[in-house]
Amino acid sequence: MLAQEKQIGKIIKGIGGFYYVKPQASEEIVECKARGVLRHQKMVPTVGDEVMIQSDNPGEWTIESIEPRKNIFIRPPVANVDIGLIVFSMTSPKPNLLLLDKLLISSEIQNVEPLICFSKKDLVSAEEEEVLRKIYSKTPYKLFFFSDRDLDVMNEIAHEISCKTAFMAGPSGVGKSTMANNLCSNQTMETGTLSQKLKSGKHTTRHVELLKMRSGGFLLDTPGFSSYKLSEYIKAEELREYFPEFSRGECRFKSCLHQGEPGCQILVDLKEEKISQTRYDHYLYLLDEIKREQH
Ligand SMILES: Nc1nc2c(ncn2[C@@H]2O[C@H](COP(=O)(O)OP(=O)(O)O)[C@@H](O)[C@H]2O)c(=O)[nH]1
Ligand SMILES: [Mg+2]
Ligand SMILES: [Zn+2]
Repeated sequence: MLAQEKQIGKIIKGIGGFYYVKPQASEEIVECKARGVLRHQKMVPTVGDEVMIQSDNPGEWTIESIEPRKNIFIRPPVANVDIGLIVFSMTSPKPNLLLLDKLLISSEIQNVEPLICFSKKDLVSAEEEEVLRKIYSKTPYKLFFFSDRDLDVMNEIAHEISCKTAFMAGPSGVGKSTMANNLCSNQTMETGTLSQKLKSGKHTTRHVELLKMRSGGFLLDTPGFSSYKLSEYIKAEELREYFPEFSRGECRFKSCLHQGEPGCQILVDLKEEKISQTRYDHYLYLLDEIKREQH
């Protein structure tokens, strides 16, 4: 082995002071320690980090430096997330679309591209699916409907993620773990009853881990952000920017908050069904919520 061999890679797991790095140029996971200098710089290596690793002695690797991050999450701790799979089942449980819209906004705030994923297609009628499609096809977000047996749709989603890093968000019981198992090879996440056992059982000190996808990308094995207080991140007058299908700059007043001001283009768009009433109602609800929280 060459002295001072260097590689670039991605941290996929960290346990007890060791970091497990997937080098860009190989499939073999490398166990690393962090260089002390990183601690002095208060840079804590985090799952998802792109790092430079170096081997001074055969078989001993250290993380030398961490690339600037695109984003970072605290709970669960993960960095550089490109894509958020926002997962809701169409029934059992019924989708909470206000929560879904909040997660879309959270994604945009954190610079994560959301993919809207509606699961349990086998349990609903075509009409029920159509209601949801009508609401979200008017947004620019990518939209998927599937059941756990639709491997074609899973391949489409895997293709969207390709070599990027994704996490999933959504309520429990909607099929996130099932989906993760379909997207990743040779690795399993506990689904349904098993995960219930884990929750109440001994395995309480879970670490987060990026699972390698068949597409070459990475999927976090733990759900990512749940909805948080929007007022901590955005002002009321900024909310409209987080509804990308709303017309921009076409209302009479530049400052229009689309609350019934004269010359508001949104009211026209609503009548012409260019935007969905449900999305608009959620916009008004969240606008009110942010205003209340800010005062
Ligand atoms: N009928 C049906 N059941 C599903 C589907 N996807 C997941 N499930 C079931 O829903 C339950 C919860 O799934 P799980 O993946 O654990 O959900 P999670 O809590 O979001 O991780 C399990 O019993 C799954 O077998 C689906 O597409 N159709
Ligand atoms: Mg799960
Ligand atoms: Zn307006």
